[in-house]
Order: sequence, then structure tokens, then C-alpha cells
Amino acid sequence: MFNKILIANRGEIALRIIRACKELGIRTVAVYSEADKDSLHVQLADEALCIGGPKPQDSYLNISAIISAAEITDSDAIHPGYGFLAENPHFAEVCESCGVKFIGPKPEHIRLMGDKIQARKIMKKQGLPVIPGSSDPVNSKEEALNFAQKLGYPLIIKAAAGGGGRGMRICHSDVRLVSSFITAQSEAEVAFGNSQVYIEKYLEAPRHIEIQIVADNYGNIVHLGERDCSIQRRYQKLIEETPSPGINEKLRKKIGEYAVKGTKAINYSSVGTMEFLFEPKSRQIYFMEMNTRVQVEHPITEEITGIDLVKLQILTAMGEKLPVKQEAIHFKGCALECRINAEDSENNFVPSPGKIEFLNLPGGPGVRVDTHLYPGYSVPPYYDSLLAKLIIKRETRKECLKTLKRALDEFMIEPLKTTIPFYKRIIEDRDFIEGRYHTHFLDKFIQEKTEE
Ligand code: MV4
Repeated sequence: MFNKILIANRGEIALRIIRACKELGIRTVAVYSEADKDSLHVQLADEALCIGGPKPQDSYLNISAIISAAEITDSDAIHPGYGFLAENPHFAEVCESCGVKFIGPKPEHIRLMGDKIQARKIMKKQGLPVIPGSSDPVNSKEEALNFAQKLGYPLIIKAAAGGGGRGMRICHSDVRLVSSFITAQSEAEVAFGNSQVYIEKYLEAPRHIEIQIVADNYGNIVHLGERDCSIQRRYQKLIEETPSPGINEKLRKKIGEYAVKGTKAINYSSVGTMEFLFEPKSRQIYFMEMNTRVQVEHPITEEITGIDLVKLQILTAMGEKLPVKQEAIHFKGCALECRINAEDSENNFVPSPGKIEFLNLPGGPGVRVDTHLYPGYSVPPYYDSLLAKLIIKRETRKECLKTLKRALDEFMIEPLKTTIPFYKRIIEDRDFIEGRYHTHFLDKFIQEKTEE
């Protein structure tokens, strides 16, 4: 049993974790940077410690400061949230060696899934369909050209230590492949300290479908359905929804079974997300990568399953057995999330931090807002620009869109520039309304609007 959990994060996810702890009767410790002294997570936790300067390196990524804070406060466990240290296997190891439970998977699983080449290999061996491509690192231009012969163009070069779109290169010809190969390798070395790259066939217009899984320490694993995260800009998701408008019951079951099979094979524990690409033309589904953290978009899964993912993550870390069997999990209704960012969507999404003079959060039936904002709060410029998650839950997708429209109209964050006006335009788009979209929908949408 945990008596006290330290939250190694900030913003809305720190609040989300504090709420779960309070309902479980667990005390909480907030850590914060000098830039976050007026933050709500500092106010709402039972205790709070300043751990360093505003730069992430000095505070939320400062492993020794965080471990010291856990020791000073006699915390039993650390919840890393998402981002920062959430997928750092070294941090998870340091926690364990200091006798503090890391609320997440075992370090070996974080490390394994952090290597996208290894992840592909393991999942392929388990019989999951993986995107056609190299099964080992591609070490030379000659090897790369060999794969191009076999697979045909277009191809994509990805960093083994990448993920989330960083360090990727799309190639349409031998000439481009050769020139991109060396730059991809050296970029990967600079960005991740690992120059290994691999090659995949590039799918032109897939949907991004991810499956939420939860596993305990005793080999029990369930999946909680999919999220469609195809609506994104520069690999930043903006709208997520479940169920996916592009997936039917049969396919949902099949992808869910793949996700459970793959995570069972590695004896995974804690929450996790298996990412797939779905190609509507061929109706093929391919495993892409696995995330070993709780994700930003987890609330939409909570809304349609009635399962509290953060509580389950804490309980499984405490060594409790999964309280539900797959047969008892049902998906009810539709849920959708819009990420409200401090970015000027009318001006190339430039960051727009500053002081909030007036705030009106939407509410009423079907509306959930996960946010750390309050009137008078100053959004610091040092961190990601997420201000709030607007989560809508309704019986049908059509009703979701109606509720979303009125919730966006109610939402006021003055005088900051946000992504709210952008969502107001997207929900008027015929293809979006019909659920006909893929991973390049937003690029096209933005391009068309800018040309008008
Ligand atoms: C791909 C792909 C097409 N084919 N891989 C982008 C994020 C990173 N996790 C992997 N990504 C992609 N990998 C192959 N073989 C297209 C993307 C991609 C994408 C994926 C998910 C959501 C949005 C995306 C937007 C552009 C490209």
C-alpha cells in the first residue's frame, strides 16, 4: 500500500494524478520549478517542494533533485505523468534502486519499447502485422538501396530511438534515399545519442489507431478499445476520439487481441498504448510502436469504459490484481477530446503564453474539462502549450459534435490566443463531420484555409 506519492510533473496531468490519489486515500507531494510556484498542483497537493529553475533540465528532468524530494518527504512512489521522465528507463531504475516505486512498467520494458526496431521485431515474432520494412538497423546507403529494391517507393526512414515523429524522413527516389540516409543517421545521433535507423514502406494516408491496455503484475491484461488520433499537426495530436469512425466491431476486436497478445508476450505490466496504422484502401492494420506511459488522451477511454485509468495505474503498481476481465469491459457511447493550446492557430500556431485575465470553462451535460488554469494564472513560456483538455461524452458522435460546438462557444481564456477558433472551423468541415479523415487531414485543411 502506498501512503504517499510524489508527482514528478506539472500542469493538468499533475492535477489528474492528485485527484486519483485523493480518492484512493493516498497523500501527495508536488514538486515544482521556480516558474510554477503559483501553479494549482502546488496548491492542491498535501506537500510541495521547489526542485529547481524554470528550465526542464533544472527541475522536472532533474533526477537527483526529484529523488531527494522523494527521500525528504518519505514518499513510497513516484508518478511520472507523461513527457519529462515518464519514458526514461534510467529514471525508473534509479527509483527502484532508491526503494521508491516507479508508477509505470518495469525499466526493461520502457527500454525495450523505446527501441522501435526491437519493438517491431518482437511484435512480428508474436504474429502481429508490422509495416513492411527492415527487421534490423540499416547501416549503409547500399543496404538502404537494397531495401528500396525490395519494397518500392515511397519509403520512410525512422530513428530506432525516435517515435512520435521525430527524426523521420520520407523518400520517393533512390537519389533522395541516399541523401536522406546519412542526414537521418547523424540527426538521430544528435537527438537521441543513437544513430540507428530503420526503413519502412511509407503508407500514404493511414488512420492512426491506438489501443489502450492495462496489465497487472500477474499476467492479466485487458484492452480498453481504441482511440483515433489521426487529427494532428506536426505530430502533435489535436483531436482524439473513440470509437474510431473508421473501425467496425470486428476490426476493433482483432486489433484489441493483437494489442493484448503483444503485451502479454513481453510480460508487460501497468498501462500502455499500442499504436497502429490502418490503411483504409487495403483495410490493413499494422503495428507501429508502443508507448509505455499514461497518454494525454486517456480521458476519452475513461469516458466510454467508466474505468479510471490513473487509479488503475497506481493500483497495479501497488501490486493489486486487475479488478476487471475483458468480458466485463463495455464501450458505451462516444467521446472526443480537443487539446486547447496556448497557440495562435490563426498565425501559424505560434506560442502565446501570458496572464489569464478572464476565464470561463464550459460545463453542463457531457462536458469534462481537465485543466490547471484559474483566473489570474500566468502561463509560463518554458513548457508545452497545453492549457486544457475539452472532453465531450455523448451517446452518439453526432450528439458529441453538437455538445462540442456549444462547449467551444462557452470556452473563454482572455486575452490568450488559443486553438479554440481552429476547432470551431474544423467542426464545420464536411469530411470531419462524416468521420472521413486520415493523418494528413489537418495539413490539407490548414493549407486550403491559408490559400483562401
Ligand atoms: C508512418 C507513416 C506512414 N508510413 N510510418 C508519425 C509519428 C510517428 N509515430 C510515426 N508517424 C508516421 N509513421 C509509415 N511506415 C505516417 C506517419 C504519420 C503519422 C502517424 C500518426 C499520426 C499522424 C501522422 C502524421 C503524419 C505521418
